[in-house]
Amino acid sequence: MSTLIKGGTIVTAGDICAADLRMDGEKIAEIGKDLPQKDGDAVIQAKGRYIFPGGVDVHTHFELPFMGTISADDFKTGSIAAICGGTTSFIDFCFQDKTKPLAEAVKAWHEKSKKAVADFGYHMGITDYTPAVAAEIPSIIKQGITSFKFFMAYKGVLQIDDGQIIGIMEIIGKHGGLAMVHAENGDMIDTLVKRFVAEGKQPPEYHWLSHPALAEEEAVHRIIELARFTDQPIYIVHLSSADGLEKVKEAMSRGYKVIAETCPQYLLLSSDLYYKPNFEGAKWVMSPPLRPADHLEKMWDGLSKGFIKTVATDHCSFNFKGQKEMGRESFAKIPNGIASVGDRFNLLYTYGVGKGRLSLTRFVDVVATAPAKLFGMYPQKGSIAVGADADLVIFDPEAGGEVSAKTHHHNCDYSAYEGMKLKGLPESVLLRGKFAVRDGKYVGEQGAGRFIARGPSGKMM
Ligand code: DUC
Ligand code: ZN
Ligand code: ZN
Repeated sequence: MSTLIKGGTIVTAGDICAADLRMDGEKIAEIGKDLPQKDGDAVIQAKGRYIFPGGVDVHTHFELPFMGTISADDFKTGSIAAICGGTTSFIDFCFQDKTKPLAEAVKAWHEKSKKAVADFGYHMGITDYTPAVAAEIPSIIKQGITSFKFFMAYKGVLQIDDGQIIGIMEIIGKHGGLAMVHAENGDMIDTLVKRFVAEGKQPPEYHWLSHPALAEEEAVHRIIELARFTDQPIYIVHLSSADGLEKVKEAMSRGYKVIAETCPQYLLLSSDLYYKPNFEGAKWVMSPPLRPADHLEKMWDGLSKGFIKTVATDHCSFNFKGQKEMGRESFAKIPNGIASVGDRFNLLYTYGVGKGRLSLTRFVDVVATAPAKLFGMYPQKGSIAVGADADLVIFDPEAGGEVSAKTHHHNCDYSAYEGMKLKGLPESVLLRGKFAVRDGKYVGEQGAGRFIARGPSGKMM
């Protein structure tokens, strides 16, 4: 039996067209005008609705041990929030436990991800680059984990040096993987953190004051030069500042292979939030930090013009009670991160498409198609095409709502976007042809998410 979606407007990264769509099992079987209902066909009426490909969030941290605690959303709550918010696939960072083999981390992530209700892949996070780790890289790539992240920040914990970066980039490139980087200068940050701590400065605002945009600008510039030196592309995660963006633009105008991602928080929220009284500013402590308001329109401009290719979330949730509060005595102990995997798609629609900053097709590109292409999942994911997975969002552009911790599906006691209005919401979401959300209600199956063994990453450039 197949299912017919009738009367909707199909939007892809390249086209907008009024057409019907037939799903057969897990796949899209037919797209066309006035498709006939076959015997036994189920029919979904989609008049006045957009049909988008399911969102692809390539930056999550579920159940991550980090800064002395564990991020609050696990693969179950995180993926339920994702799918309710129109995101049907995500890539989580599988972090090597320092000194241990990469394969051990992969095993641990396969265990945790059994609870996922959306489809998922992993990026490999390298925290300790040794000859033994280098030797494991080809086998990790063969398992469909084709992208590798490392850090230029978090000195003494995750940060690696330029020599190690060169080594990693060369070996990843040789085997068809894509290098990804957290680009902030960890030594600049470490100097400022130590200085503020020595001066007895405790409140949350010292987090952003110790992570200046210059630290991002310098690291973005340096990684671009290291990418040139190794002749490899580089994917910069969570670009946060207009200063960093200028470096990306400059490099792109010279034809260098740099790919930038940003997140909704760097488009919509600003650093004045750190000054909220009663330690509330801790809610927005993340790295990189929020920037002053004058960065936001510049980031939207970079996104709409294609200098920024993808919008992911860096979802890494910590409850205010008991987790963010670990830093009451010092900003340096506040666990870094916010919840947002369930908000990305809707925020980008309302504040991107709704405010005239993104066209409909550009919206689909940045939330679904470009990430799927870059990370070796296209056209199975991120597209509406015959033969692709039937991961679809039936979207009501007239529905109104508001982001709130009272209604969100994140396992987190606050929302970084509390009170922000939404115009346009997913009405139903299908994962491989099955309803996960129907008429706004989660109806997914336990453990329905499937590991995506990805093809080569970095190939859309
Ligand atoms: N930044 C965060 O805010 N959280 C997780 C890791 C990171 O780089
Ligand atoms: Zn990071
Ligand atoms: Zn991250």
